[in-house]
Amino acid sequence: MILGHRTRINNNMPVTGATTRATPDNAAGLAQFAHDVRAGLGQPGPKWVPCKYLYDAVGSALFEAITLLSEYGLTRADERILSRYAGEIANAVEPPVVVAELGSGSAKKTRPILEALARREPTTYHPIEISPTALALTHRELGHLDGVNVRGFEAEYLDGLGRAARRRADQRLLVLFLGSSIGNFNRHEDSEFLARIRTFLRAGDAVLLGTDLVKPPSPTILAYDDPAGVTAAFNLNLLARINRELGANFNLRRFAHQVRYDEQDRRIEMHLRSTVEQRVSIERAGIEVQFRAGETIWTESSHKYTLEDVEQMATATGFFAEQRWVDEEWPFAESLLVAS
Ligand code: AVJ
Repeated sequence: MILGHRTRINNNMPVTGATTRATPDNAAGLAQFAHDVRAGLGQPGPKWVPCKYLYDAVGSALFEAITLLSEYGLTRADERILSRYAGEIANAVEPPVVVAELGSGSAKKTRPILEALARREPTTYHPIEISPTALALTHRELGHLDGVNVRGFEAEYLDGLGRAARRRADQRLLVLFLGSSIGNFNRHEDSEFLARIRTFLRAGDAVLLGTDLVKPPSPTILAYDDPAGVTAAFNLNLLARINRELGANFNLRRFAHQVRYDEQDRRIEMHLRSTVEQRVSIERAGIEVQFRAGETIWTESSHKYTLEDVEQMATATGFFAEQRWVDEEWPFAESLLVAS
């Protein structure tokens, strides 16, 4: 892979808080989408699109399907830890607690934590989602739990967290960042993001951080290249979304899902590979894009962690790694980082 690629890539939520929503159901969101697509596809050099655009209504539904695949062991590992240790996790944060979840999705795995907290006392829960579809799923799943007051924000991570952080002086904030979503950030940007989270917290507040751990290449790759092709559909839907929302003419049959594992950087990369030489026009981005046969669009990175990585990242950003739980079946860790 090309070295220069790494510095250009930034396929994650903006760390420098843009306030526009990413969901182009408004004019500002659509303009931002067009801008980002132009920046990633309309210039010389490696092509890429920020991974947050994978999650429109179709993409969110396909991601939900991915979480059910046996090859995608992350979700089960995450769920096992959260259901087994919900009590311990809840007890590690002093009441009263306000919970904010970054990228709640269907929020199925969050339920045991909220139930454990609500057994102690009424708890406010702020799911933060850029996808209105996913946010609706969260409300459906958790909107009727006894003792849990759900107030979601359709927002980018840090904008939503800023709103959730406006709580009473006596309330502790517990930030849930589950499912190894932090792995979408590039190395260093993950710690920068944690440091940004820390600016919203007071000592004693906490982050519960899910990280997929380094494991052998074959299960790692299979998790992103399932034989049924669900992940391929999830990836290709990005082009369908560009067609729908930006008036492009991508022929999805001329692109293929490609997964690479960079063992040195412990990173899965998802690409869309142009199987032929072709030209595509993206009307509302005002560009024509030329593809060589075999050229790819980099659509997502998923970094894998060691326990040392997590610990270092935590201490470097103003946290104390107080407790952690590791799944036995699928190497995955849930770490409780307490703001020091
Ligand atoms: C939601 C970012 C954690 O990287 O594993 C799953 C997204 N992409 N299959 C991941 C994803 C392809 C997922 N995260």
